[in-house]
Amino acid sequence: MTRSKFRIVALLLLLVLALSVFAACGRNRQEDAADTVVGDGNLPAGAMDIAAERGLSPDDINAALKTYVPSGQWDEYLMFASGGHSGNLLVIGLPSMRILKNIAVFTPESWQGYGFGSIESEEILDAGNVNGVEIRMGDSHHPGLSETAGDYDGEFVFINDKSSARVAVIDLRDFETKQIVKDPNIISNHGSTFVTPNTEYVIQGSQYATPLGWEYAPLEEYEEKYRGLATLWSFDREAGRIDMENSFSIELPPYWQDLCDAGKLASDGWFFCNSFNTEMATGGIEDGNPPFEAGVSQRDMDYLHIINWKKAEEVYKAGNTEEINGMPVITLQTAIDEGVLFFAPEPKSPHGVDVTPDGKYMVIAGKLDPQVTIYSIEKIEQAIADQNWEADPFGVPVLNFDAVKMAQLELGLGPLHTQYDADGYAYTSLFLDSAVAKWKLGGDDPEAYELIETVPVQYNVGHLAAAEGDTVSPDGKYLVALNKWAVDRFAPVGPLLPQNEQLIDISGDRMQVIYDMAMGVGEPHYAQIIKQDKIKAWDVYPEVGWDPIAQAPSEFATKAGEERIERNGNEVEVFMTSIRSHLTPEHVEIKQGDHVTWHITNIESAHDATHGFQLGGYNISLSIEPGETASFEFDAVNDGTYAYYCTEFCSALHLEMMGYMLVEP
Ligand code: K7E
Ligand code: CUA
Repeated sequence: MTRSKFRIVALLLLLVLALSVFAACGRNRQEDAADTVVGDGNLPAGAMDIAAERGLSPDDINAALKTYVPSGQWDEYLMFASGGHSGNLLVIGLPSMRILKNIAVFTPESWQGYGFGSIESEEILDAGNVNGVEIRMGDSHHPGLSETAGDYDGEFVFINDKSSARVAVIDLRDFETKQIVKDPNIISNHGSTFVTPNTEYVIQGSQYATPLGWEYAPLEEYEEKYRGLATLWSFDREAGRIDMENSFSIELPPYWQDLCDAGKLASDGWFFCNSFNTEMATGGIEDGNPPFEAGVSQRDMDYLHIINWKKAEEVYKAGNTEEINGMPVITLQTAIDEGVLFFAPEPKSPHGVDVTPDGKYMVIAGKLDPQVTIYSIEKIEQAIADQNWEADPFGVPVLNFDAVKMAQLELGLGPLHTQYDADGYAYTSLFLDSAVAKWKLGGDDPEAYELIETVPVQYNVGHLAAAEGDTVSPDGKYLVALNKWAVDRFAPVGPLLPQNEQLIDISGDRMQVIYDMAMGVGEPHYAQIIKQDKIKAWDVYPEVGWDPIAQAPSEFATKAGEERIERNGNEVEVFMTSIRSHLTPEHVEIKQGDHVTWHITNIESAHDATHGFQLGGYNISLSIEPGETASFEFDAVNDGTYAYYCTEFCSALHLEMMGYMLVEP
């Protein structure tokens, strides 16, 4: 029998089994289970006993069957999930929900040798320092996979750090962070990172307004001096880097810009950001002012920002910008004059804006409004053509709400984020209801929008991620709820609880939660789910002696037999190789006060033959994958006798894979 036939038969059998369990409800489960097994000679011996013994319901059995991925088989999808305030990015297989990797991005991580002496990674992290302050943490929020024609292409993923307004580039050939860029004009971001349909730009929107460059200005000068910003980081796909020379920003009013999304197909050339605090509240509860939470929620409407990035690009290329802290900025006045920036009213402190797969509609979820509001790009463009607007206090055209609104649909309490499937349905998270709502998109017929069903999730769901769910061609099948609270879902592990990511099967008529996955790192915000076979990752580096930053042969590559230690005054340079099961040289003799630069080439080309390297007492940790050349440097401030060794149990003689560093006083 072929594997797929076998699966279908097995599935049918288990379905019969599941129904039997269901029928057996209220009776002695074990007895009934035994009957069923006897009744069907093809069932695996003991399967029903296991189900009965573990008290599994038919739904449980279904869930188990839908998520189990046998040993040696690969998951169908990969989810790139933000690691929140752990500052990293997780790679999780679907439907098994197994964690495959925890990619170090904004935070040092010693397994990957990221930020522990490795020259390459220290340079990446240092590029994200802020005015001389070393930043070694992050609050990663929204991963954005690179796209071609609005579809994930599996080449790169980007992610932002909300707390210091930075954006990182990760290359999916080796799943390593290659670049961190710091926006010179804002100190927090949020509507980041999302890409234009061909990844021309990686876009970053600010969150909490400050004066540009976050220079000092008293809060009394909020309206006059504080500003928001959107930055369009130009992406050079060939180089695999953000090209800072061709990047620019657009100045925005000091409303707190929230989430953003890029237009596609019908709305290609636009991007959209929500905002809240159009009240421009400045807080100060300690001085008797309304607290932020009340002050920013007074108005019934905030402003959806509608930004024409193709027009902005023209304005930038024409040089119609002002340079602020080295960054070309399209000023607010220029953005208004040139037709770059428009607003549309949006109800009550909205959070997510999500463009439908055909690019025709924008769905806005208002945290404090039980409805989603659907806008149409056709109506927006018409309202702009008709100049059907009033000006906000800064002179930005605010389009007539009724002219741009397509529909509104009540879903439940606290709608936040929306994803899509292949069949014209949308899925919106309901934070306050702790549920996910499935609803039907109605196109240009406001009456055709319809709530289909809701499913409870545990608890307080933030983002949702559907399989390829924010591309031009969503897959449906799976939806993941990225919940904020876990409360009672897992065995107690102290007052700090893991996050609960729940996998939901959306392939049938009824949504079903089929897996709870505890994520023991920071709060997940957004995630994106890509078909696994779109990723073309390397097994080993293309050549022995590879520099993963340049993605080219390294000038410090060392061949077997060419290992050496060179000295020039107190500058010492070590050229080392690693192969099972020795590091060469095995003795490194230096003098206290030397500055040491040390290169290690893993001369293996076997799949998975990684060697790690740690030098205790000097805070050095490296991961040297097959073919890689890695370098680190340090000042030999302390004398003594040190052991360095390989940290990956790479062979039977791994423990012997060590050496002595002797530092002569
Ligand atoms: Cu809703 Cu930062 Cu995208 Cu979290 S954000 S939920
Ligand atoms: Cu190499 Cu252990």
